[in-house]
Amino acid sequence: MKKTVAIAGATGAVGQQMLECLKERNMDVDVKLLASARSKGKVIDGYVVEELTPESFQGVDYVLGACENDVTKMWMPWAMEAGCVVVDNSSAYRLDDNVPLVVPEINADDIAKNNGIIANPNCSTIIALVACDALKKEFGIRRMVVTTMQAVSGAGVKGIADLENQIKDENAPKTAFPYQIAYNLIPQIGDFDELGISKEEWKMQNEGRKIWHDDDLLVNCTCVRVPVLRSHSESILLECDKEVDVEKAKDVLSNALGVQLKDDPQNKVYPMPLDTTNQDDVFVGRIRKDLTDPTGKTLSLFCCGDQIRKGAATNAVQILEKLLAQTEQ
Ligand code: 2RA
Repeated sequence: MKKTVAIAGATGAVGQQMLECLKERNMDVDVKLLASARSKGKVIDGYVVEELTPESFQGVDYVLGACENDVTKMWMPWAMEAGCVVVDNSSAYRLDDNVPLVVPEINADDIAKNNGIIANPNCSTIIALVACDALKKEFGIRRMVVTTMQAVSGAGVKGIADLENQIKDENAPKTAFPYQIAYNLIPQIGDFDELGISKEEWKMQNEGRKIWHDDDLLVNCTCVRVPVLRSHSESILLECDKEVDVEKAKDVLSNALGVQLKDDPQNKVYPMPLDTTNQDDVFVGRIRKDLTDPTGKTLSLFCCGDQIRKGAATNAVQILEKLLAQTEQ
């Protein structure tokens, strides 16, 4: 019996990408698009958007959630009541002990532990952990120092519009960010706590510990909004348990799931956000030993990944594929 998949928040950047991922992966499911009343009747790729109401989830088997936290928390009880299994891209349930937080290339086994909700990690977390998972297995990772350069698409269609409009007119409205983003960098994503650390920056450590099942992982993260449309870039320093070897690092990365090694700096080959945009792999390069660490246990690298795809929609759809495969067993 063909399963029915609803996309909640279907008109946003991530929701639309989820639909595209379902189609390009030839998933044999019926699709239902749900959004707010103001989007009711819109047509997206041949599908008519329905208003999201308490009754929307009747007859639905799976939900791909692409809404902000407050909206997600409103409809989640309706989806649970209807017996749906939800893959949720919001941050509402990511650190809930009863909710698996999953990057399929890393901890797909956690999917089976779900009680109706599986959480999609934050985009910058997904990109960093996909880039570093093979290195963690090889060298052990004790501490990460990360600077993210996050695309405006992380703030959805408003973020994309701000950049495009401000490039044309620097006085264009600032709807997604506190300052002009065109020709600028903004070292703030999310509110700061009393320690001066933003919510976005805490996510990398908190989510990384859960996905890797490593409560001792230490992450110092600085998150920066940059005038790039779609892909997040991250400069990462890894303090490892063992002495690192660059050639071994390149070897394990060249065989890592979801990774493309782009590392030939002499020939100007390295990850760049334009190259990762609109494809699903994380590109990793600029791999080098940190010569300032006399122990030889520190590695530096640079990675990029499409925030809307692998950072959100593709990861969620990959989780759905695993769920569907489990029902066919
Ligand atoms: C951002 N990671 O980039 C957040 C939400 N996608 O804005």
